[in-house]
Amino acid sequence: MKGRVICIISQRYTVLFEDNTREVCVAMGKLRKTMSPVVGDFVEVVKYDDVYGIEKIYDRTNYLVRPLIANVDQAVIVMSCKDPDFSTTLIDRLIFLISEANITPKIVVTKLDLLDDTTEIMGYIEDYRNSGYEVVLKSDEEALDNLFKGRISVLTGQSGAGKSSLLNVLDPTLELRTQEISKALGRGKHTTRHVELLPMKGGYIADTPGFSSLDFEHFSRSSLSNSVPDFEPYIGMCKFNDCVHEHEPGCAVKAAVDAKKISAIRYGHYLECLKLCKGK
Ligand SMILES: Nc1nc2c(ncn2[C@@H]2O[C@H](COP(=O)(O)OP(=O)(O)OP(=O)(O)O)[C@@H](O)[C@H]2O)c(=O)[nH]1
Ligand SMILES: [Mg+2]
Ligand SMILES: [Zn+2]
Repeated sequence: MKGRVICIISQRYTVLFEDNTREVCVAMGKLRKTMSPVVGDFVEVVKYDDVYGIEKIYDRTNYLVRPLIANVDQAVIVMSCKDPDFSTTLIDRLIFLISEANITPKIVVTKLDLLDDTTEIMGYIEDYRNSGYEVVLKSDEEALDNLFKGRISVLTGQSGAGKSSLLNVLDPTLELRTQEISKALGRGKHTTRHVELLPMKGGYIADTPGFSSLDFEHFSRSSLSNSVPDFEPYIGMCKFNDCVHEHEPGCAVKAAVDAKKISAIRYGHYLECLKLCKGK
């Protein structure tokens, strides 16, 4: 039987089958160690006397390490305006990570209600929209509907950004656990413990545990330079074909930044990330 892994807790895999039934399964053979299934995987399950065993993982269309998930249509960066603070540095780092996995990044902004003056944040949002990114405000129900309808999405973002709360708004029957208000101001309170795919609006959305920091060491300079959606129209137009758009002469990306065709904010964050990269 073919099904999709929707939740993993202590090496027990909940698999949802095409007929909408679900079973808790175990991984068999080599899938126990080297090539374990992740949430989102399509798997082949065989029923034995007393257990359901996962025998095979079907080919993945994509695979994201942070958070760990496979076969999604889009990754939605959930960013709060406050508690924790809005950070374009963090959004851009997530954009690079998601794009490296060939997944489309989208952005949902939460907690606008906590601000008296939204001018600064609306300015940043404009910058993302001008660069071609889809940004949806949590208060815009219709846009949220269109964002998630019929798609497989994974939510990512800092702990406390409001990922589980967003899911509870989209489907109040879920009643997912969220941080208590009194604790919401403190950092490092991780409320969601595991990745879980939830059926939603004719598609699925994965709630995931938030993080408190991101490291970039696994990126090589060349792979980072190919993981910035803003640069895509200019790739192949630089004088040197191994250009990482830093100080090289005849760089088409740098020229586009100077001509204000690429956001200077994003380019600045790219240069910061480039410094953190290991290897060519
Ligand atoms: N005022 C306001 N508070 C919100 C909003 N969204 C979430 N919160 C609050 O922010 C806190 C954190 O929300 P969660 O949904 O638990 O955050 P999370 O991203 O799921 O956090 P982790 O599971 O730890 O990754 C909770 O106290 C929520 O009630 C919002 O739009 N406005
Ligand atoms: Mg959560
Ligand atoms: Zn270049």
